[in-house]
Amino acid sequence: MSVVQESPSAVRLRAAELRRLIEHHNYLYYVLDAPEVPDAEYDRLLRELQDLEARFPDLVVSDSPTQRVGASPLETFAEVVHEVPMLSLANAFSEEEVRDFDRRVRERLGVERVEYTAETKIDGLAVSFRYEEGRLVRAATRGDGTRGEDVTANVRTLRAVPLRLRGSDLPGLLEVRGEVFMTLAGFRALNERQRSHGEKTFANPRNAAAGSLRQLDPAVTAERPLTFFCYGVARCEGCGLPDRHSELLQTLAGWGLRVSPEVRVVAGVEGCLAYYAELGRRRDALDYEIDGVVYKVDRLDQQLALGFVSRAPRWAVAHKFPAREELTRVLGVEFQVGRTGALTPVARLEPVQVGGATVSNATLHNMAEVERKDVRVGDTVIVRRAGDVIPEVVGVLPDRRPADAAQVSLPRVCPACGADVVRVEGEAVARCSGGLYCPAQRKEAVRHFASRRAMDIEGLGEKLVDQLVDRGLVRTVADLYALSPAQIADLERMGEKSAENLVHAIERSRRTTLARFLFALGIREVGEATARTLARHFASLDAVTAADEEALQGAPDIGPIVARHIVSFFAQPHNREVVAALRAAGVEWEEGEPRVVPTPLAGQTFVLTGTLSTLGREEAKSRLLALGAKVAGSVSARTRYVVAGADPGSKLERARELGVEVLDEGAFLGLLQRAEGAGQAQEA
Ligand code: I6G
Repeated sequence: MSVVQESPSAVRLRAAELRRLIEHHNYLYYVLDAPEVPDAEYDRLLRELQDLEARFPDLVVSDSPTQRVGASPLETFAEVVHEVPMLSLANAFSEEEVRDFDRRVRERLGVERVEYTAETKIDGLAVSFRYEEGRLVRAATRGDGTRGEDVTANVRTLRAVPLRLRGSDLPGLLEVRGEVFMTLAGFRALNERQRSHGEKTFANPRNAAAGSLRQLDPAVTAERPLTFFCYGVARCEGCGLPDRHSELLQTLAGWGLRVSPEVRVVAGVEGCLAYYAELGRRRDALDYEIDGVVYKVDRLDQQLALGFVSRAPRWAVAHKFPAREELTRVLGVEFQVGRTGALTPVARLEPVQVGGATVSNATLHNMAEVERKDVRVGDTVIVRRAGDVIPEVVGVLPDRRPADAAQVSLPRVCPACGADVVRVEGEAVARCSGGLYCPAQRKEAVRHFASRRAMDIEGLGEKLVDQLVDRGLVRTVADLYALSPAQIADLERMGEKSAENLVHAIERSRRTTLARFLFALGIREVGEATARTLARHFASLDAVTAADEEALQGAPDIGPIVARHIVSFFAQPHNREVVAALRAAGVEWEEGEPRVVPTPLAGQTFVLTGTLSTLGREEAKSRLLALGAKVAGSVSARTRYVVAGADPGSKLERARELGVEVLDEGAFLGLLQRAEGAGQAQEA
């Protein structure tokens, strides 16, 4: 709705309504993770308010959602004295230490059993937020616990932090404590962005959060994906506090403050330990890093009775998880050769326990990273292992560098084949120039060729490929089609039956599609989606191989870099020979004329919501794009289909409201396949 009658009172009312609506949607999106409207609607409301405020500057109030990035860059942060000090927590590193904590608590209270609130301990930065009459007036970092830095202007840019509390029965003064942090998805996206802008990346989400919050220019903080959970109250004037910490957290949530959904009330030390075990199992599935869990005596009168010792409460303890980062020494650096010849430096390490597993190798990514971090053999380094990500060296402790630490140099020749190693000026990655003559590249190329989404040769696993290449039975992927059952049965851990099965699987793979074949060739930058686009656009292998860079760029989504890789792949006589040998071995697919007729889905708009079990969102999107369809982020009257996977978001409801056709995963796959089939039929 826009203001039709621009009387001062109508404008004022509309501005107030817009502020309320925007804050409400902020709350749903950032605090409850349950948005009700598409982003476009939110943006529209914000723009309407911005327009109104631009035309009527008197309407601007400091807690308007338009004023989140209101402040100019600072020279330095002002100091804030914490009237109620920001304490630290005692740590427990073992079950025994938790049992000791519980025993001390029970003995002091003279009770048999205590109820605890259990919460996650997020790896972020502790921040204190001060609300006066429901308005955020100050935010400060912990600092040394007594003096911190005034980061109000920056904290105001966090959409998860309400500028005004919700509700009517608000305290005159509220000082809330919490943790500001970055989600893993946000952290990865930020590092990706930093990397692509040639700027420094962050070693972990905690550093990224700290670096982002301590920016002198709030506009920079506003760009960073920071969020927060609050975990306690330092002061509350004009409010009757509840009896329990768990209820206090609910009260905070009721005022619109973000509280961790992982908070539980547990009975006794056994309840604490069960919570620890459960969170330990789920640690890798959370979208933020936690370094442990915190147990707090739930009853506030008991907390009061227990009091504090030195600078930590006696009523709380942090039960730490095994660290994700550890120190160890670099024993050497070796180079691994990948499918495209990329040489990856891998640090051989003195074995160390990280996050509950022994780590003795860690990736250094590429030579540019080795140089940037200045990693040398003999250095003490920080290794990090998070979730199922490959362990990596995140940094060096220069103070601990021994006098004889040796610089890492890129080998001049490939460690696997002896061909020259080439590093193009300005590129991070160095490559072996041996192409498919290099056994390391050959093994990777054969593995890729045989993989499920390429030629789908069932049973051709990693160890088998190693043996086939090492014994000289497979020099190019075309040799796979000449293998006899006897040759395969002769390999380690193979019998006659499994050899026969493998030969059948190889046989079956002869009949394929052009898209799979193109993907299987392992051309740089040609993933599944690009291969499908090429197949659809050019319809025959000869047309692809004959296309120059310009013609290739005529296909949807093919840019100059991909086009160059394709041209240079087919320009190499060796690659052309392999392709010819594969065709001679009977590898075949249906070909057609380049497609001129649009596909049945061309021009139709899809919106995807929820999780699809059989294909990732990116794949779904690229298949749709390859069919000429459009993929939008929000549902509107122009949407033709909404595809709803598991746990769909509010887009599904919006689709129902607008009467847009909703497809479940099965129906969507059917539609895709039919459209792709129709495309192929037209091509044939
Ligand atoms: O640093 C902290 C992280 C999490 C905390 C904390 C917390 O509760 C979940 N609680 C207190 C009381 C303190 N620091 C001092």
